[in-house]
Amino acid sequence: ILEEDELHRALTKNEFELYYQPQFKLANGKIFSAEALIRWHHPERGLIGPDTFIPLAERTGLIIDIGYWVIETSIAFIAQRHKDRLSPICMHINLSALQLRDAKLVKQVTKLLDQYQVSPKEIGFEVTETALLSDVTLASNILQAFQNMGISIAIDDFGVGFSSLGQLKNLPVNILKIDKSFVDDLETNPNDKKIVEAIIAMAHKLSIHVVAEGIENETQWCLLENYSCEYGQGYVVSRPLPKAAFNTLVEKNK
Ligand code: G
Ligand code: G
Ligand code: NA
Ligand code: MN
Repeated sequence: ILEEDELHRALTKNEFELYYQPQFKLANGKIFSAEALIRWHHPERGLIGPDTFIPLAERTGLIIDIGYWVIETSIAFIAQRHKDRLSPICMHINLSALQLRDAKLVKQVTKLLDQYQVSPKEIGFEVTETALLSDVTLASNILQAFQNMGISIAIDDFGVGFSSLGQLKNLPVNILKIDKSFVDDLETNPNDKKIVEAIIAMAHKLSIHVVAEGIENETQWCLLENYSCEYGQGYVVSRPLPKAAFNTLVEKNK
C-alpha cells in the first residue's frame, strides 16, 4: 500500500518524471502537440503509472503540489526546447478537480509562463468531465481565465463522464478528446461508430476541435479520418516517451 509519506518524499527527492505523448494531425501524421503524463520512479517498486498514485494524491490534497510540479516541469521543457531551437509544440497538461478549486492557480500559471518566457499558446489544459462537476462555476471561471490568456482547454475522456454535449456550450472548451473506449470498439461496434461520428459533427458545429485518444492501428486512424476527426493520439504513432526520446521523434517527424 502506498503511503502519503512516500508521495511527499517523491516530491522532495525528485522521484517524478514527465513522459510526453505526441498528438498528430490525422491527415498527414504530423506531430503538432503532446500530452504530459506523470510517472513515479519508486525506489523499491520501480516505475509506477499515475493510475496507482493520482487517486491517493487527490485524497490527501498532495495533488496541488504535484500538479504545480507538473505545470512547472512542462513549461520548463518547452523553454528548453526553445533554447535547443526545436520545433514549436503545444504541451497539454492534465488538471485534477482539486486544482480547479484552487484560486491561486491562474496567478501561478501566469507567473511560470512569464518566468520561463513561454507563450500561453504553447500550453493547454486537459480536464475530465467529472472534474468539472464538483464546483462548475469556480472551475469554469478558472478555465475561462486561462482561455482568455490564450491557453487552450480540452475536455478529456469525453463520452464516459456525465456531462452532456449541451453543457459544452456553457464551458470554455477548445478541444474535445474522444475517450479511448470508443476508439477501441470502432471496428466492431456499429453503435460506437455512430456515437463517434455524432460527437465529432456536434463538436465541429460548436467550433470545437476533436482529438481521438488511444489510436492503435491504421484501420481506426482511417475510420476517424473519414468521420472528419482532425487529430489523434495513440500507440500507432508513439507511446508516451521520456523527453530525449520525444525530442528525437518530433525532429524525425518534421
Ligand atoms: O500515463 P497514463 O496513460 O498511464 O495516464 C493514466 C491517467 O493518469 C490518465 O487519465 C491521465 O489523464 C492521468 N494523468 C497522467 N498524468 C497526470 C498528471 O500530471 N496530473 C493528473 N491529474 N493526471 C494525470
Ligand atoms: O485519461 P488520459 O486520456 O489522460 O490517459 C491517457 C492514457 O492512455 C495514458 O495512460 C496513456 O499511456 C494511455 N494511452 C495513450 N495512447 C494509448 C494507446 O494507443 N493504447 C493504449 N492502450 N493506451 C494508450
Ligand atoms: Na489526460
Ligand atoms: Mn486523455
